[in-house]
Formats: sequence, structure tokens, C-alpha cells
Amino acid sequence: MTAKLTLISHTLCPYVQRAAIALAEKGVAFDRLYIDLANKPDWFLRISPLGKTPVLIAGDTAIFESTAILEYLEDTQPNPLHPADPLERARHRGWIEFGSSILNDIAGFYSAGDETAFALKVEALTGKFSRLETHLGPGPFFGGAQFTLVDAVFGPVFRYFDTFDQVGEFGILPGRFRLLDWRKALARRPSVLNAVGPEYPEELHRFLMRRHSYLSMIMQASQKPGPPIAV
Ligand SMILES: N[C@@H](CCC(=O)N[C@@H](CS)C(=O)NCC(=O)O)C(=O)O
Repeated sequence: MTAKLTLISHTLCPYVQRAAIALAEKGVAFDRLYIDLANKPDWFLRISPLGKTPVLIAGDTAIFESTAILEYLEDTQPNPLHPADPLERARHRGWIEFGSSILNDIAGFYSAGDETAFALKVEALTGKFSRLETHLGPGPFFGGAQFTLVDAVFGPVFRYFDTFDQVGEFGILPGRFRLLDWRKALARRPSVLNAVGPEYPEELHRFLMRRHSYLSMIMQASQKPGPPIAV
């Protein structure tokens, strides 16, 4: 019998989303428990050695680190999301790591304190996406017709750009047609859509505004002025 699964989540966390997407793609029932990372409960700190989400509780065991969770799900649940061929599987694992490194750059992009640091992150992201694009096949997904774990990782990556695109044109993705087709295919996928709640865009917007970063400044400057006050 499969252990009962509970995914300890944070509403905005892209690493949580990849686990939720994999669970949905596999058609596995699971519970979701949300915590406040700004105020971590003691029980969470006891089961999460790095104090990070996601944690997957499987029966009596807590698994931390999203890639460990994805591999556990591959080992124990139906509907494989890794290619069967060991060489392809290894290649996909490499691109999953690449996706995590893009997430680090995205965090650097929205946290950069000044224009110079911000420009460096734009450059890093532009370079990584252009390298990624040269490895994309005919689509619609990373490895072709089948949705894989690499897709589960990049769905949440591209989701950030739905918000960034509303703030401005940073030149990170435009013109990269294969990448944009992939982004569209992921945005339509039910598992990707449902990995976050309906409040996600507003919550991310609020989170980014409160960073006191260079991006927050751009966002504040681009806020539309309110209606004129009648006197
Ligand atoms: N390498 C980790 C990264 C997870 C991670 O960075 N989680 C963030 C939220 S998205 C977190 O819990 N941050 C809280 C903290 O670092 O205190 C994984 O793949 O699971």
C-alpha cells in the first residue's frame, strides 16, 4: 500500500510547484499543508533540516529537497516522468539542475538592490535561456510529445515571467520562438495551472513590491496613478 502523502508547501514556492505538478501528472492523491516561511512553525523546523519548502511527508517519513522528492515519486508512483533510457534520463537530470540555477538567478533578479546588480542578473538569465533554447527539440514539451520532470521544473520558471512581463520588457525571453512555444504549452497544462492557487499573481506582485529591490522600484514607478481626488 502507498504511504499517505502530504506536501508541505508555501504559496509562492517554485520548488513546491514542481512536486505538486509531478504528483498531479502521476494522478496521485495528496494533501497540501501551507506554512508561512516568515514564521516557520517548530514542527516544520524539526522535519526540514534546511528550513525550506517543499517537504513531502510519506507515511511517517519526511523527505526534503525537491529533487529527492521527485526521484522518490518516480521510484514509487505510476506514470513515469523521466525517460526510460539511462542516457536521456541523465541528460534530463542535468536540465533539472539547470532549471534550479535559473530559479536562483530569478531570485537574484527580483532581489538586486541596484541597477548594476539587476543588469548582471538580466544578462545571466538571457544567456541561460539562450543556451537552453538550443537544446529544445520539436516540442511541444522539453523532450518531445511526453511531459517530463524537466517540464515540471520549467512550468514554475516561466510562470514568473507572466508577472515580470506586466512590469516591463527586460529582453530576457523575447524573440526566442521555440522557448515561447514551450512556455505556452506549459502554461496550458492543467497540472501546471493548478499547482498554484487563484491568488498567486496578486500575492507574487505584493511579494515583489515589498522586496525594496531595484525591481520593486520599477514596479512602484510603473504603478498607474489613482483617480483624481475631487476637491
Ligand atoms: N534546493 C531546495 C530549494 C528550496 C527553497 O529554496 N525553498 C524556499 C522557498 S521557494 C525556502 O523554503 N526558503 C526559506 C528559507 O530559505 O528560509 C529544493 O530544491 O527543495
